[in-house]
Amino acid sequence: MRPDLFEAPDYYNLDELLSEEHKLVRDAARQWVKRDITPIIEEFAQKAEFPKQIIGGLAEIGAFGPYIPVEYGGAGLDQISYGLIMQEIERGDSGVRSTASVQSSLVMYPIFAYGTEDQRKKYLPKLATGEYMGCFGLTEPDHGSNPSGMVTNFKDKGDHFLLNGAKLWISNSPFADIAVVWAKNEEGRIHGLIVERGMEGFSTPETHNKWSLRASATGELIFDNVKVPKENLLPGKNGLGAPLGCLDSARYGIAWGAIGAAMDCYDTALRYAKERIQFGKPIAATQLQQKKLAEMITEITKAQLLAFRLGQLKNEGRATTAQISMAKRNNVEMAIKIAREARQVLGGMGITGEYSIMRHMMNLESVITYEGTHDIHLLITGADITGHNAFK
Ligand code: TGC
Ligand code: FAD
Repeated sequence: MRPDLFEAPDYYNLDELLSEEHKLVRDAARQWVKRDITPIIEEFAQKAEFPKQIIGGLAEIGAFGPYIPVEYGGAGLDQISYGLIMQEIERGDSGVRSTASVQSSLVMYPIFAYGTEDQRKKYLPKLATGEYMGCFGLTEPDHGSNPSGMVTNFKDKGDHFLLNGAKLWISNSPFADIAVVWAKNEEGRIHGLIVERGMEGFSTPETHNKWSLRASATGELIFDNVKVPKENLLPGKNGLGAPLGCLDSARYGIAWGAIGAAMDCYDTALRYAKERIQFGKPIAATQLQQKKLAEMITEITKAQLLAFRLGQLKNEGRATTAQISMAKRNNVEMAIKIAREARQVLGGMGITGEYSIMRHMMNLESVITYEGTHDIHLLITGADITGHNAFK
């Protein structure tokens, strides 16, 4: 891969809206991505392997639990800092951002928000440093968009719970030390359980042959009569709203992350268009390429404004699920369209691993599907504005 010459576009001077802390956090993540992600990511994506050596660096830039309080090992930052960290990491690769999203919003957040004080003290500091890595098991082979139909279940056996079932498409599962698993009790009510690697009957086979998110490890969670200690139940919240509450936080991070992928594609295409000479002039001087590039920067700027305002609302505890859905949906679609256009600006070079665009484009095919598909987010907006739920 070529040297990383990335310069972040800021067409509307949005930096002026950021605090000094926001800029420090963002710049530290940006430098880390240039130094530790860009040089290795293409190779790991090509060989379909998660680069485990980056775990320490992710912890150091505050990517594991950015908004979790310092007393539990988190970075104690606000929601805009969290968003900016996700933006910078996804500028490097969506799969690396996935690892950070899962660890922060889908593992640390539920333990922090729904766990006991003992659970917080036992797991959160180790998750914050990356000593423990976690995964989140909601999706099942027959229940993706409709998680309330899940069949994974646990029975009360007196001194422990007995867990049975299977989860599919689980980021980080092949190497995770713990899994936050959503399962139904004997009354059919959904609860969260912390399952640890090494528990008898628990296995995590890896899913292979992905064309997308190749630098992120994806797998299954299989529970065959797993004895889960009773103290591993998350007591603070139950029902589908418990996992959906975690998704709010992860989807918010994705709304920012997608901007990073789009910025990288735009910046690469702009530089290439200025340098590439055809018919005796830079292709950037042609109207057709200018249309592509002008539309890209317009869409990136709109997405930045959406994410920033959502961050303000989130800091005030006022961001609704439907507002988060709108930003996730809009920004991921924006990024995937920009990746497709940017790839064309590079002509044949656009399909090579010399440049990051094709990898971003393929990654975003997962991002537009996970954490609620593009359709599901549209239906969430539709239900919110009409009062009619079209899911069922
Ligand atoms: P519905 O009837 O709408 O709601 C059920 C109950 O949940 C409550 N609720 C929420 N509570 C807290 N936060 C939220 N965001 C909530 N949204 C809903 C709701 O009030 C209700 O409570 P109650 O007390 O009345 O029971 O549920 P539904 O069955 O109609 O489904 C709604 C739907 C389709 C929107 C939802 O199920 C959904 O979002 N589906 C998409 C599934 C999804 O996003 N899966 C993601 C899996 S994790 C993942 O992809 C990780 S990728 C990680 C990475 O690598 O980055
Ligand atoms: P389905 O739900 O079967 O949907 C198929 C199609 O039907 C979609 O286009 C969908 O939009 C459409 N559809 C569904 N219902 C409706 C409806 N009511 N109206 C109109 N259209 C509808 N899950 C986890 O729990 N943890 C993870 O860590 C995780 N990581 C993932 C990593 C990757 C790389 C991928 C690809 C997925 C991951 N997922 C994870 C799963 C992800 O959340 C699901 O793939 C997603 O929610 C969609 O579920 P599904 O794939 O079963 O598709």
